[in-house]
Amino acid sequence: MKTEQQKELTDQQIKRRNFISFTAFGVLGGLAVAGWEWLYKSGPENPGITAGAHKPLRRALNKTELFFRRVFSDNHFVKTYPKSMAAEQVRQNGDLGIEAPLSNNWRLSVEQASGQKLFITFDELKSLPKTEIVYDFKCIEGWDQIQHWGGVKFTDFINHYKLQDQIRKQYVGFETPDGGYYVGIDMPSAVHPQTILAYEVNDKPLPMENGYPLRLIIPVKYGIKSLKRIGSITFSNNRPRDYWAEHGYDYYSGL
Ligand SMILES: Nc1nc2c(c(=O)[nH]1)N[C@H]1C(S)=C(S)[C@@H](COP(=O)(O)O)O[C@H]1N2
Ligand SMILES: [Mo]
Repeated sequence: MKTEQQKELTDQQIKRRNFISFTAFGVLGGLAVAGWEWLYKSGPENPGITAGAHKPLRRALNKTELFFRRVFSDNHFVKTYPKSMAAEQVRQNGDLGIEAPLSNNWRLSVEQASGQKLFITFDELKSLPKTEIVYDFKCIEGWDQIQHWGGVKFTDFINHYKLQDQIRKQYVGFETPDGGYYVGIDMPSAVHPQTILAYEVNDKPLPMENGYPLRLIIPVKYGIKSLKRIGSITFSNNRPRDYWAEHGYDYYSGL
């Protein structure tokens, strides 16, 4: 048992403890301020990519991104279903870039490695081999639906139009004809064997609201990346602009 006397701290001890705690407080506080300043002064990352996050924060996100990119590599296939399980009433969500009437001389604009553009007609696309997929389409807002899409596999498209040089780049950009909606896709996901340029749903041409005449169907990603009414396709080593990434969503948006 300690006596009352022993429990009491001497003036000397109190001074010493105060000194230690104030010093520790000062040092930690200083570090916190310095850390904050470093973060704050680090500047935004490249413009047009996100809603202006500070670079180090984005770096952490990019690390997780890299992790997912390694896990979900080319040989990761999204689960598919029999056609009988596909929804008859396909959901419709989001009309950015597709509100205005579609021009009646729509062409798909594709940037070649030379910088020259191809302008491809709907009939020409339909004459290429058709690929179909039935999978669970997932929207980031919390709904999903098993849907049956048909169109041209992206890699078939690349080979047909001799765009092999273009897919050595890191990203593909898709935009609506009016530029009202746009997405950027990392190349491994774009050339994934389940990625298609779709012109059919349930064996019929796409309804306007689902992206007539041509939309992206990229099953390895959330629905936000499956851009409806494609106007142009471009290739680059810098991240193409991406509508929802600019509004704070994850650029990669993989599943
Ligand atoms: N042009 C365009 N494409 C778009 C969108 C949009 O607003 N405009 N919304 C995206 C989102 S968030 C989803 S979930 C899917 C929905 O596709 P659906 O309407 O065929 O269900 O389209 C994606 N593609
Ligand atoms: Mo979505």
